[in-house]
Amino acid sequence: MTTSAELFDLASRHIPGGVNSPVRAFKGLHRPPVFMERAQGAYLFDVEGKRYVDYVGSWGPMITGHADQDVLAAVRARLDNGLSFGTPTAVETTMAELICEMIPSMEMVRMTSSGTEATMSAIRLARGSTGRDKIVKFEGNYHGHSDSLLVKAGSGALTHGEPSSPGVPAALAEHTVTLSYNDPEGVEACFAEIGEQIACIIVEPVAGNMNCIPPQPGFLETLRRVCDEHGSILIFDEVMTGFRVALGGAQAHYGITPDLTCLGKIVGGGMPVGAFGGKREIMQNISPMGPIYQAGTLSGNPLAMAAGITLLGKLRTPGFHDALSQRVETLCHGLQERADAARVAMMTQSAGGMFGVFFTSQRRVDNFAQATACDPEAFRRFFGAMLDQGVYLAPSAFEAGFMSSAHSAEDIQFTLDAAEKAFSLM
Ligand code: KE4
Repeated sequence: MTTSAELFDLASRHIPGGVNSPVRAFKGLHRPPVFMERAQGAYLFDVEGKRYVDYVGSWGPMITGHADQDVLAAVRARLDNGLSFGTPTAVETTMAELICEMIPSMEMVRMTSSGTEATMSAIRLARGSTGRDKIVKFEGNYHGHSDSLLVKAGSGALTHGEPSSPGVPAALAEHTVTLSYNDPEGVEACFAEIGEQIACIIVEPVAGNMNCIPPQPGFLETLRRVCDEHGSILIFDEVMTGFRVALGGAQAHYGITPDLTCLGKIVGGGMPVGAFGGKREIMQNISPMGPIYQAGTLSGNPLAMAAGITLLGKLRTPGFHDALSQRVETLCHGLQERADAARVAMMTQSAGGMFGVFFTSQRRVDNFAQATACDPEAFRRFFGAMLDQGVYLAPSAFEAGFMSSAHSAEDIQFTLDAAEKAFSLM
């Protein structure tokens, strides 16, 4: 039988770091990444047949569990028609209509093949529409790996200690202004000084790439107000929060309407899909309707559309998100009880179907500085002990966890029992 360690050795010969995305590499965890063979519902199964209760869910898409039979059936039904045409297809219109219905701030939408493409395109659209070059992002927010956004980024860039990547020209990076998350005063001061130069603010309305950090009251409201006051475009990066924090995304949950929204992950049902959209008056500037170019060979791929449409349809079941949030609350409350009993300095934060585990005595973590002050060694020990017991958490202290409707009460109890043992070993 081939082990994960053997497969990782083989992978590392021809794939940089042995992975096709850095955060999968188990950096700093002193163990090789686990190679998975298959997945079903709440479970991953590795190449040696070991089962894991999975809280990564392919980094968010698997909100109804892995290998959702309805989603697979929708893809199977189109397979024999062919995989990709490079022409318009009616199913793309169905997807566009569904997105615009579910997220009313999106009057028009363009599909892409990743979240990175969606955010990259959205900031180009903001720059082209306003004639301004500067953009504002927040330290620890990750919006994919396009050049302007790989400045003080989160997720794998943070995990691997490169929040600002080499290779991004200084002449470009200087147009990216990075502020502190949950710091409305900092935003006010920045806009007072250079607001007329700022094309857009792009923000994770719940930060999920420096662990899980919800917005504090007033933060998103401030972003909305300063953009209105200075003619800047407010972009919500809902690649992670879209359809997860609430059916209509974080914008529905917090009641703040952005000008543009970026989507990914869930919208593709596990297939490579991203999207950006918003006000018609802005989106009409996108080629071929307007002059701002944006394109993609596989954008709107019919199989991917079928997967995404089917998954989104399942989320409209009444009570879906309430039940998902209840599962998260049960898990987080149970973890807190067990950590306290074992006198382990740990706390959790959550928003809808996403959550974070912080090894810290801080009562709350609101920003990058506080997130990076948590105990990485404690996280490493906890992660390893949970993995050994068959619970798969995000392999980084700077990632969020994702619940699915496939996680049963027994799965959550299994997780809590494993956590009790893990805390006792710390
Ligand atoms: P993709 O290009 O990976 O589809 O999306 C980029 C992206 C954009 N915006 C937000 C808020 C995101 O969370 C992401 C991607 N998330 C990471 C996990 N934190 C993807 C995992 C990975 O890089 O392998």
